[in-house]
Amino acid sequence: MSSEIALEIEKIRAQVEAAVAEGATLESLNDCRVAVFGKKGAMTGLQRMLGKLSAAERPEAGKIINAAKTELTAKLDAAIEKCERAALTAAEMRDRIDVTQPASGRPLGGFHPVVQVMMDVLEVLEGLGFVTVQGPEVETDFYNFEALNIPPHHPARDMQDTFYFGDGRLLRTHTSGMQVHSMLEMGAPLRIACPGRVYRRDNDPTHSPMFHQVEGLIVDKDISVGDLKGCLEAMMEGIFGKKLKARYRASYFPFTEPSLEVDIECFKCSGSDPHCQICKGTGWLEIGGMGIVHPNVLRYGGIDPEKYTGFAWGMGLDRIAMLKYGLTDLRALFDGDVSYLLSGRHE
Ligand code: 2NM
Repeated sequence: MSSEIALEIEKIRAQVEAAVAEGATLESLNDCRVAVFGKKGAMTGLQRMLGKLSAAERPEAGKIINAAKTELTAKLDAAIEKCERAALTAAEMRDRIDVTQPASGRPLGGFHPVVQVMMDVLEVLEGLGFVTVQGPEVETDFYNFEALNIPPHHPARDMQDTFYFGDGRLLRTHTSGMQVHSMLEMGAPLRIACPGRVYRRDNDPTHSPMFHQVEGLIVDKDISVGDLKGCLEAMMEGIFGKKLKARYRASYFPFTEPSLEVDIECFKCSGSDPHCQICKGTGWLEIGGMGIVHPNVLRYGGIDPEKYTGFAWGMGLDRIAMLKYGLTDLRALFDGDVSYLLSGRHE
């Protein structure tokens, strides 16, 4: 009987040794544990056989079985532990963080080109004592046209050019209405900057129905065209980061008399490159208009034109932003494609 037991133990030992050999997996080791020590396992079967032995045989057989059980359990447990440790190390290797590696960083954002130019202009103007004021984009005919001396049949009033709501309200076509509000509210002397969105019925590759302006107004005594030129040239230096020559051409606006249009020297080539992409070889960039405020406009603003003089200017920010950042598609300014909007910053 004991030789039968010894034979059976040898079989079990061979089974366990095969299971713990090279290439064992946690799964195969567990299968072996069940096959040997489980309820229906081989070793469990041997222990059950003990009961059928005679009282004389039992102690010796029990010893042998227990010794084998202890030995083989230890072998299997060691193999399982080794396997578990290896699995853990693999997971640790995969998830480890090397704190000595440089950080990958985040992509940098930036202000919208138009907002950047607007901030550049306002920073200069605020330094010169201008107060920034903002007002409604939905205006009345009075503030947008009538108080600005724009006659009833002026083309700007045409349905073709202005968005009307049909109830006397409209989308402002310039921020000048805000200057009339300010004159009425604050009186003279006055020094204000009016940035904001304006709307015109234009939609083609070089015109967007919504665009941005900064207009400025000084109302004071003893001021001259020289003051206005000084402001304008300082704004250009603020935007382009260097002093640029300006030239002034006689023009016409209903709300100023006399009126001037302003060009600045091309910031890219200063007129030296006949093929310049920015100025198209002219050497000059049109940037806005200005003039002495028409006495009628001051009167609408509640200011006595016999006592005070007004100077005002207006400029579009969108085209200036495109020139500055080398952008070529005006309508793409408002499509929200960040890589396009910031493309000019990395040249
Ligand atoms: C321009 C050109 C010239 C202007 C005039 C006024 C106001 F309200 F004071 F009369 N605001 N803006 C003005 C003058 C705007 O834009 C090309």
